[in-house]
Amino acid sequence: MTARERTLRSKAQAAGQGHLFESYADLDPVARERFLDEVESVDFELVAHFARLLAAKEPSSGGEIRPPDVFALRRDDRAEERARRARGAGEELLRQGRVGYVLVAGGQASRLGYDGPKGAYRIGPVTDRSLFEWHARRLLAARNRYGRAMPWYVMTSAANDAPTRAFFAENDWFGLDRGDVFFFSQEMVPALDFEGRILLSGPGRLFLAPNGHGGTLLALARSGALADARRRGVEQLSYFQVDNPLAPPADELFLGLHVLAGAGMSSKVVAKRNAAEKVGVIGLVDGKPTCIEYSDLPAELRDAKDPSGELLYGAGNIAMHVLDLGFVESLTTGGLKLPWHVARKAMSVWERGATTQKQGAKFETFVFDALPLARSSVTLEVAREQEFSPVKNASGEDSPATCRADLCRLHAEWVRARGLALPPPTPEGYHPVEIDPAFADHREAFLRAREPRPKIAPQGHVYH
Ligand code: UD2
Repeated sequence: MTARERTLRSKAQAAGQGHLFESYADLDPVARERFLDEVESVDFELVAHFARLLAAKEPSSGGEIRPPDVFALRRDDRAEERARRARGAGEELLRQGRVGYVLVAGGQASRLGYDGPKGAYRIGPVTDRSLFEWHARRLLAARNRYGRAMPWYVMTSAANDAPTRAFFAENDWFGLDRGDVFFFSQEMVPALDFEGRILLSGPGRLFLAPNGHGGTLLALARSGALADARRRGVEQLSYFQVDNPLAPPADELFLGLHVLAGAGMSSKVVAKRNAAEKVGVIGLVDGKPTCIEYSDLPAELRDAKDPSGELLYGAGNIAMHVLDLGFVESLTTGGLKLPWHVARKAMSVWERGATTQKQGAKFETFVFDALPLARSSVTLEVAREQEFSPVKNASGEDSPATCRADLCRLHAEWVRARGLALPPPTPEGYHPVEIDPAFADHREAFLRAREPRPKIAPQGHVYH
Protein backbone atom coordinates (compact mmCIF):
# COMPACT_ATOMS: atom_id res chain seq x y z
CA MET A 1 0.00 0.00 0.00
CA THR A 2 1.45 3.38 -0.95
CA ALA A 3 1.65 6.18 1.59
CA ARG A 4 -0.86 8.16 -0.45
CA GLU A 5 -3.36 5.31 -0.48
CA ARG A 6 -2.95 4.80 3.26
CA THR A 7 -3.53 8.49 4.00
CA LEU A 8 -6.60 8.73 1.81
CA ARG A 9 -8.07 5.48 3.08
CA SER A 10 -7.85 6.61 6.67
CA LYS A 11 -9.18 10.04 5.77
CA ALA A 12 -12.21 8.45 4.07
CA GLN A 13 -12.69 6.02 6.96
CA ALA A 14 -12.54 8.78 9.55
CA ALA A 15 -15.23 10.61 7.59
CA GLY A 16 -17.49 7.53 7.54
CA GLN A 17 -16.83 7.02 3.80
CA GLY A 18 -14.71 3.85 4.04
CA HIS A 19 -17.03 2.04 1.59
CA LEU A 20 -15.40 4.00 -1.24
CA PHE A 21 -12.41 1.67 -1.10
CA GLU A 22 -14.45 -1.57 -1.23
CA SER A 23 -13.57 -2.41 -4.84
CA TYR A 24 -10.26 -0.59 -4.93
CA ALA A 25 -8.41 -3.91 -5.26
CA ASP A 26 -10.20 -4.60 -8.59
CA LEU A 27 -8.90 -1.40 -10.23
CA ASP A 28 -5.88 -1.36 -12.54
CA PRO A 29 -2.99 0.97 -11.62
CA VAL A 30 -4.17 3.85 -13.86
CA ALA A 31 -7.72 3.69 -12.49
CA ARG A 32 -6.34 3.58 -8.94
CA GLU A 33 -4.39 6.77 -9.44
CA ARG A 34 -7.40 8.54 -10.95
CA PHE A 35 -9.58 7.31 -8.10
CA LEU A 36 -7.09 8.55 -5.50
CA ASP A 37 -7.03 11.95 -7.29
CA GLU A 38 -10.81 12.13 -7.00
CA VAL A 39 -10.81 11.13 -3.32
CA GLU A 40 -8.10 13.69 -2.66
CA SER A 41 -10.28 16.41 -4.20
CA VAL A 42 -13.14 15.70 -1.79
CA ASP A 43 -13.75 18.21 0.98
CA PHE A 44 -14.92 15.75 3.66
CA GLU A 45 -16.02 18.54 5.98
CA LEU A 46 -18.31 19.81 3.27
CA VAL A 47 -19.62 16.26 2.72
CA ALA A 48 -20.38 16.03 6.45
CA HIS A 49 -22.31 19.30 6.10
CA PHE A 50 -24.25 17.78 3.17
CA ALA A 51 -25.09 14.72 5.28
CA ARG A 52 -26.41 16.95 8.07
CA LEU A 53 -28.54 18.85 5.52
CA LEU A 54 -30.01 15.54 4.36
CA ALA A 55 -30.84 14.47 7.88
CA ALA A 56 -32.38 17.84 8.83
CA LYS A 57 -35.99 18.71 8.16
CA GLU A 58 -36.51 20.81 5.01
CA PRO A 59 -36.06 24.37 6.22
CA SER A 60 -39.18 26.46 5.89
CA SER A 61 -38.44 29.60 3.93
CA GLY A 62 -39.70 31.63 6.92
CA GLY A 63 -39.49 35.39 7.07
CA GLU A 64 -42.02 38.03 6.20
CA ILE A 65 -42.44 38.39 2.43
CA ARG A 66 -43.19 41.75 0.84
CA PRO A 67 -43.19 43.00 -2.77
CA PRO A 68 -39.82 44.34 -4.00
CA ASP A 69 -38.95 47.86 -5.11
CA VAL A 70 -38.64 47.61 -8.86
CA PHE A 71 -37.28 50.21 -11.27
CA ALA A 72 -40.16 49.59 -13.62
CA LEU A 73 -40.42 49.86 -17.39
CA ARG A 74 -43.22 52.37 -17.06
CA ARG A 75 -41.55 55.57 -15.82
CA ASP A 76 -42.72 58.95 -14.71
CA ASP A 77 -40.60 62.08 -15.26
CA ARG A 78 -38.61 61.54 -12.08
CA ALA A 79 -37.78 57.97 -12.97
CA GLU A 80 -36.86 59.05 -16.51
CA GLU A 81 -34.47 61.58 -15.04
CA ARG A 82 -32.93 58.90 -12.82
CA ALA A 83 -32.58 56.63 -15.87
CA ARG A 84 -30.84 59.41 -17.81
CA ARG A 85 -28.31 59.95 -15.04
CA ALA A 86 -27.81 56.20 -14.67
CA ARG A 87 -27.12 55.75 -18.38
CA GLY A 88 -24.46 58.42 -18.13
CA ALA A 89 -22.85 56.67 -15.16
CA GLY A 90 -22.98 53.32 -16.97
CA GLU A 91 -21.35 54.83 -20.07
CA GLU A 92 -18.62 56.32 -17.93
CA LEU A 93 -17.95 52.96 -16.29
CA LEU A 94 -17.65 51.26 -19.67
CA ARG A 95 -15.54 54.05 -21.13
CA GLN A 96 -13.08 53.62 -18.27
CA GLY A 97 -12.97 49.84 -18.70
CA ARG A 98 -14.30 49.15 -15.21
CA VAL A 99 -16.59 46.29 -16.29
CA GLY A 100 -15.79 42.59 -16.62
CA TYR A 101 -18.20 40.15 -18.26
CA VAL A 102 -19.00 36.80 -16.63
CA LEU A 103 -20.68 34.16 -18.76
CA VAL A 104 -22.06 31.13 -16.97
CA ALA A 105 -21.73 28.11 -19.23
CA GLY A 106 -21.07 25.17 -16.95
CA GLY A 107 -24.43 23.42 -17.44
CA GLN A 108 -24.72 20.12 -19.25
CA ALA A 109 -27.37 20.94 -21.88
CA SER A 110 -29.05 17.68 -20.92
CA ARG A 111 -32.61 19.04 -21.17
CA LEU A 112 -31.73 20.34 -24.64
CA GLY A 113 -30.44 16.88 -25.53
CA TYR A 114 -27.30 18.37 -27.11
CA ASP A 115 -24.00 16.56 -26.81
CA GLY A 116 -21.47 19.36 -26.47
CA PRO A 117 -21.07 22.67 -24.67
CA LYS A 118 -24.41 24.46 -24.84
CA GLY A 119 -22.65 27.57 -26.14
CA ALA A 120 -21.66 25.70 -29.30
CA TYR A 121 -25.33 25.11 -30.11
CA ARG A 122 -26.22 26.86 -33.38
CA ILE A 123 -29.17 29.15 -32.73
CA GLY A 124 -28.95 31.86 -35.43
CA PRO A 125 -32.20 31.59 -37.40
CA VAL A 126 -30.58 32.80 -40.63
CA THR A 127 -26.81 32.57 -40.04
CA ASP A 128 -26.74 29.51 -37.80
CA ARG A 129 -24.39 31.32 -35.43
CA SER A 130 -23.72 29.64 -32.10
CA LEU A 131 -24.83 30.92 -28.70
CA PHE A 132 -21.19 31.74 -27.88
CA GLU A 133 -20.92 33.79 -31.08
CA TRP A 134 -24.06 35.80 -30.24
CA HIS A 135 -22.55 36.75 -26.91
CA ALA A 136 -19.09 37.43 -28.35
CA ARG A 137 -20.41 39.68 -31.10
CA ARG A 138 -22.38 41.74 -28.56
CA LEU A 139 -19.15 42.23 -26.64
CA LEU A 140 -17.53 43.33 -29.90
CA ALA A 141 -20.27 45.93 -30.30
CA ALA A 142 -19.50 47.27 -26.81
CA ARG A 143 -15.78 47.22 -27.55
CA ASN A 144 -16.35 49.26 -30.70
CA ARG A 145 -18.66 51.68 -28.91
CA TYR A 146 -16.23 52.44 -26.09
CA GLY A 147 -12.98 51.90 -27.93
CA ARG A 148 -11.67 49.53 -25.33
CA ALA A 149 -11.78 45.82 -24.69
CA MET A 150 -13.00 44.41 -21.42
CA PRO A 151 -12.20 40.95 -20.06
CA TRP A 152 -14.62 38.10 -20.57
CA TYR A 153 -14.63 35.39 -17.89
CA VAL A 154 -16.24 32.23 -19.23
CA MET A 155 -17.22 29.61 -16.70
CA THR A 156 -17.15 26.00 -17.88
CA SER A 157 -17.37 22.73 -15.98
CA ALA A 158 -15.17 19.63 -15.97
CA ALA A 159 -17.36 18.01 -18.64
CA ASN A 160 -17.25 20.87 -21.15
CA ASP A 161 -14.08 22.84 -20.39
CA ALA A 162 -11.83 21.31 -23.09
CA PRO A 163 -14.47 21.35 -25.87
CA THR A 164 -15.38 24.95 -24.95
CA ARG A 165 -11.78 26.13 -25.24
CA ALA A 166 -11.42 24.20 -28.51
CA PHE A 167 -14.60 25.79 -29.91
CA PHE A 168 -13.31 29.28 -29.15
CA ALA A 169 -9.95 28.46 -30.74
CA GLU A 170 -11.59 27.00 -33.89
CA ASN A 171 -13.56 30.22 -34.21
CA ASP A 172 -10.55 32.44 -33.58
CA TRP A 173 -12.12 33.77 -30.37
CA PHE A 174 -14.89 35.29 -32.53
CA GLY A 175 -12.74 38.31 -33.30
CA LEU A 176 -12.00 39.12 -29.66
CA ASP A 177 -8.44 39.30 -28.42
CA ARG A 178 -7.67 35.88 -26.95
CA GLY A 179 -5.87 37.60 -24.06
CA ASP A 180 -9.22 39.08 -23.03
CA VAL A 181 -11.00 35.71 -22.78
CA PHE A 182 -10.41 33.88 -19.53
CA PHE A 183 -11.79 30.36 -19.07
CA PHE A 184 -12.31 28.93 -15.64
CA SER A 185 -14.04 25.81 -14.41
CA GLN A 186 -16.56 25.44 -11.63
CA GLU A 187 -15.93 22.86 -8.94
CA MET A 188 -17.60 19.49 -8.59
CA VAL A 189 -19.04 18.09 -5.37
CA PRO A 190 -20.00 14.50 -4.49
CA ALA A 191 -23.56 13.21 -4.66
CA LEU A 192 -24.74 11.20 -1.64
CA ASP A 193 -27.23 8.46 -0.88
CA PHE A 194 -29.83 9.26 1.77
CA GLU A 195 -27.58 7.81 4.48
CA GLY A 196 -24.94 10.39 3.62
CA ARG A 197 -22.58 7.99 1.82
CA ILE A 198 -20.74 9.25 -1.27
CA LEU A 199 -22.05 7.53 -4.41
CA LEU A 200 -19.99 6.08 -7.25
CA SER A 201 -20.85 6.60 -10.93
CA GLY A 202 -18.68 3.77 -12.24
CA PRO A 203 -15.87 1.49 -11.12
CA GLY A 204 -13.40 3.68 -9.27
CA ARG A 205 -15.29 6.86 -10.15
CA LEU A 206 -16.93 9.12 -7.58
CA PHE A 207 -20.34 10.53 -8.50
CA LEU A 208 -19.40 14.19 -8.84
CA ALA A 209 -21.75 16.96 -9.99
CA PRO A 210 -21.24 20.70 -10.66
CA ASN A 211 -21.73 22.83 -7.54
CA GLY A 212 -24.46 25.02 -9.09
CA HIS A 213 -24.19 28.50 -10.59
CA GLY A 214 -23.38 29.92 -7.15
CA GLY A 215 -20.10 28.09 -7.73
CA THR A 216 -19.29 30.76 -10.32
CA LEU A 217 -18.31 33.13 -7.53
CA LEU A 218 -16.00 30.64 -5.81
CA ALA A 219 -14.44 29.60 -9.10
CA LEU A 220 -13.88 33.24 -10.06
CA ALA A 221 -11.90 33.63 -6.85
CA ARG A 222 -9.99 30.33 -6.96
CA SER A 223 -9.07 30.54 -10.65
CA GLY A 224 -7.44 33.92 -10.27
CA ALA A 225 -10.12 35.65 -12.35
CA LEU A 226 -10.98 38.09 -9.55
CA ALA A 227 -7.32 38.98 -9.16
CA ASP A 228 -7.07 39.42 -12.93
CA ALA A 229 -10.11 41.71 -12.84
CA ARG A 230 -8.59 43.76 -10.01
CA ARG A 231 -5.35 44.10 -11.93
CA ARG A 232 -7.23 45.40 -14.95
CA GLY A 233 -9.09 47.99 -12.92
CA VAL A 234 -12.44 46.23 -13.19
CA GLU A 235 -14.95 47.21 -10.49
CA GLN A 236 -18.21 45.60 -11.60
CA LEU A 237 -18.99 42.17 -13.05
CA SER A 238 -21.81 41.80 -15.55
CA TYR A 239 -23.18 38.26 -15.11
CA PHE A 240 -25.27 36.45 -17.75
CA GLN A 241 -26.14 32.90 -18.84
CA VAL A 242 -25.10 31.11 -22.00
CA ASP A 243 -28.64 29.95 -22.78
CA ASN A 244 -30.04 33.41 -23.57
CA PRO A 245 -28.75 34.92 -26.83
CA LEU A 246 -30.68 38.15 -26.19
CA ALA A 247 -28.79 39.02 -22.99
CA PRO A 248 -27.14 42.46 -23.33
CA PRO A 249 -24.00 42.34 -21.14
CA ALA A 250 -22.97 45.97 -21.62
CA ASP A 251 -26.21 47.61 -20.49
CA GLU A 252 -25.49 51.22 -19.55
CA LEU A 253 -28.78 51.71 -17.67
CA PHE A 254 -28.40 48.57 -15.56
CA LEU A 255 -24.73 49.21 -14.75
CA GLY A 256 -25.42 52.84 -13.97
CA LEU A 257 -28.42 52.24 -11.67
CA HIS A 258 -26.32 49.66 -9.81
CA VAL A 259 -23.30 51.92 -9.25
CA LEU A 260 -25.32 55.03 -8.42
CA ALA A 261 -27.12 53.01 -5.73
CA GLY A 262 -23.78 51.74 -4.39
CA ALA A 263 -25.25 48.26 -4.73
CA GLY A 264 -23.42 45.00 -4.05
CA MET A 265 -25.55 42.96 -6.43
CA SER A 266 -28.41 43.91 -8.75
CA SER A 267 -30.88 41.93 -10.82
CA LYS A 268 -32.91 42.23 -13.98
CA VAL A 269 -36.47 40.94 -14.02
CA VAL A 270 -39.29 40.55 -16.52
CA ALA A 271 -43.00 40.61 -15.74
CA LYS A 272 -44.18 37.04 -15.25
CA ARG A 273 -46.50 35.92 -18.06
CA ASN A 274 -49.07 34.89 -15.47
CA ALA A 275 -49.19 33.83 -11.84
CA ALA A 276 -48.51 30.19 -12.74
CA GLU A 277 -45.28 30.78 -14.68
CA LYS A 278 -42.55 28.74 -13.02
CA VAL A 279 -39.78 31.24 -12.43
CA GLY A 280 -38.24 32.53 -9.25
CA VAL A 281 -39.40 36.04 -8.32
CA ILE A 282 -37.63 38.84 -6.54
CA GLY A 283 -39.29 39.87 -3.31
CA LEU A 284 -38.29 41.27 0.05
CA VAL A 285 -37.85 38.67 2.78
CA ASP A 286 -37.46 40.31 6.18
CA GLY A 287 -36.73 43.50 4.28
CA LYS A 288 -33.94 42.05 2.14
CA PRO A 289 -34.11 41.48 -1.62
CA THR A 290 -34.30 37.75 -2.22
CA CYS A 291 -35.04 35.43 -5.10
CA ILE A 292 -37.99 33.33 -3.96
CA GLU A 293 -38.26 29.99 -5.73
CA TYR A 294 -41.58 29.31 -7.41
CA SER A 295 -42.25 26.41 -5.08
CA ASP A 296 -41.54 28.52 -1.96
CA LEU A 297 -44.06 31.26 -2.80
CA PRO A 298 -47.36 30.62 -0.97
CA ALA A 299 -50.32 30.39 -3.37
CA GLU A 300 -52.10 33.46 -1.94
CA LEU A 301 -48.99 35.57 -2.55
CA ARG A 302 -48.37 34.02 -5.96
CA ASP A 303 -51.87 35.11 -7.08
CA ALA A 304 -52.01 38.46 -5.23
CA LYS A 305 -52.51 41.60 -7.36
CA ASP A 306 -52.07 45.30 -6.75
CA PRO A 307 -54.98 47.75 -7.28
CA SER A 308 -54.04 48.15 -10.97
CA GLY A 309 -54.35 44.39 -11.50
CA GLU A 310 -50.60 43.66 -11.76
CA LEU A 311 -49.13 40.69 -9.90
CA LEU A 312 -47.59 41.81 -6.61
CA TYR A 313 -44.95 39.12 -7.00
CA GLY A 314 -44.52 39.29 -10.75
CA ALA A 315 -40.81 40.22 -10.95
CA GLY A 316 -39.45 37.09 -12.67
CA ASN A 317 -35.72 36.53 -12.22
CA ILE A 318 -33.92 36.19 -15.58
CA ALA A 319 -30.45 35.53 -14.17
CA MET A 320 -28.77 38.76 -15.24
CA HIS A 321 -26.88 40.50 -12.49
CA VAL A 322 -24.27 43.11 -11.81
CA LEU A 323 -21.96 42.23 -8.93
CA ASP A 324 -19.52 44.55 -7.24
CA LEU A 325 -16.04 43.01 -7.30
CA GLY A 326 -15.42 43.73 -3.62
CA PHE A 327 -18.73 42.06 -2.76
CA VAL A 328 -17.70 38.91 -4.64
CA GLU A 329 -14.36 38.94 -2.86
CA SER A 330 -16.10 39.16 0.52
CA LEU A 331 -18.40 36.25 -0.40
CA THR A 332 -15.55 33.97 -1.39
CA THR A 333 -12.70 34.71 1.01
CA GLY A 334 -12.29 31.65 3.25
CA GLY A 335 -14.87 29.61 1.31
CA LEU A 336 -18.19 30.31 -0.38
CA LYS A 337 -20.72 32.02 1.87
CA LEU A 338 -23.85 30.74 0.09
CA PRO A 339 -26.34 28.15 1.37
CA TRP A 340 -26.51 24.69 -0.22
CA HIS A 341 -29.68 23.35 -1.80
CA VAL A 342 -30.48 19.64 -1.90
CA ALA A 343 -31.95 18.06 -5.03
CA ARG A 344 -33.24 14.53 -4.43
CA LYS A 345 -33.50 12.61 -7.68
CA ALA A 346 -33.11 9.23 -9.41
CA MET A 347 -29.52 8.69 -10.51
CA SER A 348 -27.50 6.04 -12.33
CA VAL A 349 -25.00 4.79 -9.78
CA TRP A 350 -22.39 2.05 -9.56
CA GLU A 351 -23.08 -0.43 -6.78
CA ARG A 352 -21.85 -3.98 -6.13
CA GLY A 353 -20.20 -4.17 -9.54
CA ALA A 354 -23.15 -2.95 -11.64
CA THR A 355 -24.97 0.20 -12.70
CA THR A 356 -28.33 0.63 -10.99
CA GLN A 357 -30.97 3.34 -10.68
CA LYS A 358 -31.17 4.74 -7.20
CA GLN A 359 -32.53 7.78 -5.37
CA GLY A 360 -29.76 10.08 -4.30
CA ALA A 361 -29.03 13.71 -3.50
CA LYS A 362 -27.10 16.36 -5.41
CA PHE A 363 -25.99 19.62 -3.84
CA GLU A 364 -25.97 23.05 -5.48
CA THR A 365 -25.54 26.70 -4.65
CA PHE A 366 -27.47 29.46 -6.44
CA VAL A 367 -25.90 32.79 -7.33
CA PHE A 368 -29.06 34.70 -6.44
CA ASP A 369 -28.71 33.61 -2.81
CA ALA A 370 -26.07 36.35 -2.62
CA LEU A 371 -28.78 39.02 -3.05
CA PRO A 372 -29.87 39.31 0.60
CA LEU A 373 -26.20 39.52 1.60
CA ALA A 374 -25.56 42.59 -0.55
CA ARG A 375 -25.48 45.98 1.15
CA SER A 376 -28.06 47.18 -1.31
CA SER A 377 -29.56 46.07 -4.58
CA VAL A 378 -31.38 47.41 -7.61
CA THR A 379 -34.12 45.42 -9.36
CA LEU A 380 -34.55 46.59 -12.94
CA GLU A 381 -37.54 45.54 -15.03
CA VAL A 382 -36.82 44.96 -18.73
CA ALA A 383 -38.97 43.93 -21.68
CA ARG A 384 -39.00 40.18 -22.14
CA GLU A 385 -39.18 40.36 -25.93
CA GLN A 386 -36.02 42.48 -26.02
CA GLU A 387 -33.81 40.64 -23.56
CA PHE A 388 -34.98 37.17 -22.62
CA SER A 389 -35.59 34.06 -24.67
CA PRO A 390 -33.58 31.18 -23.22
CA VAL A 391 -32.85 27.87 -24.90
CA LYS A 392 -33.53 25.21 -22.30
CA ASN A 393 -35.64 22.40 -23.75
CA ALA A 394 -35.42 20.43 -26.99
CA SER A 395 -39.01 21.35 -27.90
CA GLY A 396 -41.99 23.31 -26.60
CA GLU A 397 -41.41 26.31 -24.32
CA ASP A 398 -37.93 27.86 -24.13
CA SER A 399 -36.66 25.74 -27.01
CA PRO A 400 -34.55 26.51 -30.11
CA ALA A 401 -37.78 26.99 -32.09
CA THR A 402 -39.22 29.61 -29.71
CA CYS A 403 -35.86 31.34 -29.38
CA ARG A 404 -35.32 31.60 -33.16
CA ALA A 405 -38.84 32.97 -33.61
CA ASP A 406 -38.27 35.51 -30.80
CA LEU A 407 -34.94 36.64 -32.31
CA CYS A 408 -36.57 37.15 -35.72
CA ARG A 409 -39.62 38.97 -34.30
CA LEU A 410 -37.40 41.32 -32.35
CA HIS A 411 -35.09 42.08 -35.24
CA ALA A 412 -37.97 42.41 -37.69
CA GLU A 413 -39.40 45.12 -35.45
CA TRP A 414 -36.10 47.04 -35.56
CA VAL A 415 -35.88 46.66 -39.34
CA ARG A 416 -39.44 47.89 -39.70
CA ALA A 417 -38.71 50.85 -37.42
CA ARG A 418 -36.00 51.93 -39.89
CA GLY A 419 -38.38 51.54 -42.78
CA LEU A 420 -36.38 48.71 -44.37
CA ALA A 421 -37.83 45.80 -46.30
CA LEU A 422 -38.55 42.44 -44.71
CA PRO A 423 -38.43 39.00 -46.35
CA PRO A 424 -41.76 37.15 -46.58
CA PRO A 425 -42.82 35.34 -43.41
CA THR A 426 -42.03 31.68 -42.74
CA PRO A 427 -44.82 29.12 -42.29
CA GLU A 428 -44.39 29.70 -38.54
CA GLY A 429 -45.42 33.31 -39.12
CA TYR A 430 -42.25 35.35 -38.57
CA HIS A 431 -39.95 37.22 -40.97
CA PRO A 432 -36.59 35.42 -41.13
CA VAL A 433 -34.31 38.34 -40.39
CA GLU A 434 -31.24 38.64 -38.21
CA ILE A 435 -29.17 41.65 -37.22
CA ASP A 436 -25.50 41.05 -36.55
CA PRO A 437 -25.11 41.84 -32.83
CA ALA A 438 -21.67 43.34 -33.53
CA PHE A 439 -23.40 45.86 -35.82
CA ALA A 440 -26.14 46.75 -33.34
CA ASP A 441 -26.57 45.13 -29.94
CA HIS A 442 -29.83 46.89 -29.08
CA ARG A 443 -32.69 48.74 -30.73
CA GLU A 444 -31.43 52.30 -30.30
CA ALA A 445 -27.98 51.28 -31.58
CA PHE A 446 -29.64 49.90 -34.71
CA LEU A 447 -31.74 53.02 -35.24
CA ARG A 448 -28.69 55.26 -34.79
CA ALA A 449 -26.24 53.17 -36.83
CA ARG A 450 -25.09 53.89 -40.40
CA GLU A 451 -27.22 52.51 -43.22
CA PRO A 452 -27.21 48.73 -42.61
CA ARG A 453 -26.13 46.42 -45.43
CA PRO A 454 -28.51 43.55 -46.09
CA LYS A 455 -27.14 40.14 -46.98
CA ILE A 456 -29.88 38.26 -48.73
CA ALA A 457 -29.76 34.50 -48.39
CA PRO A 458 -32.38 31.91 -49.37
CA GLN A 459 -33.18 31.38 -45.70
CA GLY A 460 -33.63 35.09 -44.90
CA HIS A 461 -31.96 38.51 -44.53
CA VAL A 462 -29.02 39.43 -42.37
CA TYR A 463 -28.30 43.09 -41.63
CA HIS A 464 -24.72 43.96 -40.79
C1 UD2 B 1 -32.66 29.34 -13.77
C2 UD2 B 1 -33.20 29.96 -12.48
C3 UD2 B 1 -34.52 30.63 -12.72
C4 UD2 B 1 -34.42 31.64 -13.87
C5 UD2 B 1 -33.81 30.97 -15.11
C6 UD2 B 1 -33.54 31.99 -16.17
C7 UD2 B 1 -32.30 28.43 -10.83
C8 UD2 B 1 -32.56 27.45 -9.78
N1 UD2 B 1 -33.35 28.94 -11.47
O1 UD2 B 1 -33.50 28.26 -14.13
O2 UD2 B 1 -34.96 31.33 -11.55
O3 UD2 B 1 -33.62 32.71 -13.45
O4 UD2 B 1 -32.59 30.30 -14.83
O5 UD2 B 1 -33.03 31.41 -17.32
O6 UD2 B 1 -31.20 28.83 -11.07
N2 UD2 B 1 -25.19 26.43 -14.73
C9 UD2 B 1 -23.85 26.24 -14.52
N3 UD2 B 1 -23.46 25.41 -13.54
C10 UD2 B 1 -24.34 24.75 -12.76
C11 UD2 B 1 -25.71 24.94 -12.96
C12 UD2 B 1 -26.11 25.79 -13.96
O7 UD2 B 1 -23.02 26.82 -15.21
O8 UD2 B 1 -23.87 24.00 -11.88
C13 UD2 B 1 -25.61 27.37 -15.80
C14 UD2 B 1 -26.18 26.71 -17.02
O9 UD2 B 1 -25.19 26.52 -18.01
C15 UD2 B 1 -27.19 27.74 -17.48
C16 UD2 B 1 -27.57 28.47 -16.21
O10 UD2 B 1 -26.61 28.19 -15.25
O11 UD2 B 1 -26.61 28.67 -18.35
C17 UD2 B 1 -28.97 28.16 -15.68
O12 UD2 B 1 -29.07 26.82 -15.34
P1 UD2 B 1 -30.41 26.03 -15.56
O13 UD2 B 1 -30.75 26.06 -17.01
O14 UD2 B 1 -30.28 24.74 -14.88
O15 UD2 B 1 -31.43 26.95 -14.75
P2 UD2 B 1 -33.00 26.87 -14.73
O16 UD2 B 1 -33.55 26.77 -16.09
O17 UD2 B 1 -33.41 25.82 -13.77
